[in-house]
Amino acid sequence: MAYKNVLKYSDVTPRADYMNRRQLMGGAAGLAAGMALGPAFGASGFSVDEKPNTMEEISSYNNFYEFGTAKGDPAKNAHMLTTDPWSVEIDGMVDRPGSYGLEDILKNVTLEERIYRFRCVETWSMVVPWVGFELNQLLALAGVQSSAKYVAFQTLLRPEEMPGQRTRSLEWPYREGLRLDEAMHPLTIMATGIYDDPLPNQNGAPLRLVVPWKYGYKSIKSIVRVTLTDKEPQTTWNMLQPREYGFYSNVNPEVSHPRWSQAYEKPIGGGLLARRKETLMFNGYEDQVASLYDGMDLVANH
Ligand SMILES: Nc1nc2c(c(=O)[nH]1)N[C@H]1C(S)=C(S)[C@@H](COP(=O)(O)O)O[C@H]1N2
Ligand SMILES: [Mo]
Repeated sequence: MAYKNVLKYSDVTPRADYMNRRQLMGGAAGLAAGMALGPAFGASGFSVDEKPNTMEEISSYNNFYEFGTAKGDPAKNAHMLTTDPWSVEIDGMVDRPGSYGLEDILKNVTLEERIYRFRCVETWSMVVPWVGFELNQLLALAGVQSSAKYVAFQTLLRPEEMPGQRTRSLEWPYREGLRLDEAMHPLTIMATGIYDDPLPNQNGAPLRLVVPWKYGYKSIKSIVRVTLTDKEPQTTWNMLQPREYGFYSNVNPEVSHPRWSQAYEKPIGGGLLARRKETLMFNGYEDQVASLYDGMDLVANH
């Protein structure tokens, strides 16, 4: 698979352009007004102008309970996972249901780099330079029917290769879901790589969802099934503890987790610079996604 020839954020954004933007966003006026500064976006409007974490950081501090519950377990155990061949079953309310081979999918979508902020519900955060394609492209291949309102996702169930699935830490297979308009949003991607490499197994190889304005657990890994449905799908963390993990799970500094505040986050890596910082509404993607939730009570629908 070609990862090296992907169009990069830095190729499409004239440097002067994003430097100016950065200066505007970080300027003294904003600071004096005491406003929480949003991130600066590049010309594409998708990638943030922030320094990504290193591959070492991104691939060694993980949540992937199929390989254990400690942050270092996925990096230690995920080499056991066979990711080739790989196919995704697309079913439910689609015109062309069936098993879609990953190689075929990749011939029919456009891979691009997306540098996204990533915020886990546990309060740590990273910036990840994903390579992937918009989920709406995959859905177009299958042909979404007008009755569909939600998209449900499932991770591979293969306890022989996923030691965590031989325990009851979660209900398997891992499940997630999005409302159809969230799934169709151009920020919502299926990632297949990070930097110039295919996804490390511990990050959800060979294909994982990334929804940057929602808490990290919505970004389900190693996906084998995508189902279009008219009912809100069951999701793993919501099934475990609905009071703590809602279906929407939009990043929101004003809605505390029952056991901790979500007002601040701790960037991973960066040594002394990695001090606590304010968490932004919709993880900094408010301008792009707030309209999806017009009129919705964000506390009741957390
Ligand atoms: N299948 C599966 N997907 C998953 C998880 C998991 O345990 N299993 N953990 C989630 C959580 S809680 C987070 S924060 C992110 C972590 O992604 P990363 O390890 O690539 O940073 O993956 C999400 N996707
Ligand atoms: Mo998470």
